[in-house]
Amino acid sequence: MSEQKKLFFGISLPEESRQGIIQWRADTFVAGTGRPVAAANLHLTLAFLGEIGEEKSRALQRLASRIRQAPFTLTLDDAGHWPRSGVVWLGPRRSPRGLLQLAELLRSQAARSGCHQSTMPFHPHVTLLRQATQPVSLPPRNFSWPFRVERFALFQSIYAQGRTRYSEVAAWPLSQ
Ligand code: 3AM
Repeated sequence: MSEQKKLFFGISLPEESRQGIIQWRADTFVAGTGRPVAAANLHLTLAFLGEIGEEKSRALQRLASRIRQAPFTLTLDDAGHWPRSGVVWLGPRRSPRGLLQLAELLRSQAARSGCHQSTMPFHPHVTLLRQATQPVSLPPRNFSWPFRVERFALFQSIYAQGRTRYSEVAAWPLSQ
């Protein structure tokens, strides 16, 4: 059997937005609120695939390469806390239709290939802090990071020496 890899489809954030966000996070949340996600790891998950082998990964990449969708603008202007999963997140107040379409398509292709998909509705978010299980005081919604999404990617989640990093396996442009 081929080696299994932990994979997900997602969108990475532009460097400029990442830097702005981590500075804002440091200024906004008191130390100890949770474990900050490294700047390089800030991303928006579109579809989680789990641990899968090379054959299934290639089949899903072929399907992804056939997606034809226009680029869209994503504005991160909302924040929230999910105490059960211990996640503090940033997300859009209004999700662009293109984002929902892309996630829906990737999630249904993943499900048809046997990658279990959560029955929870897709809630687009960028995880900022993990292990935040105590009540969190959320900031006023006076922030906004808009950026153009012109590509999406398949990422491998690699855990080594106590750290997780996400490495891009392949990426596709959004263009019609
Ligand atoms: O940081 P976010 O929330 O975007 O939580 C994991 C992370 O998402 C999620 O996949 C992303 C990359 O690891 N993830 C991990 N295990 C998962 C699972 N079993 C999962 N999502 C759904 N089901």
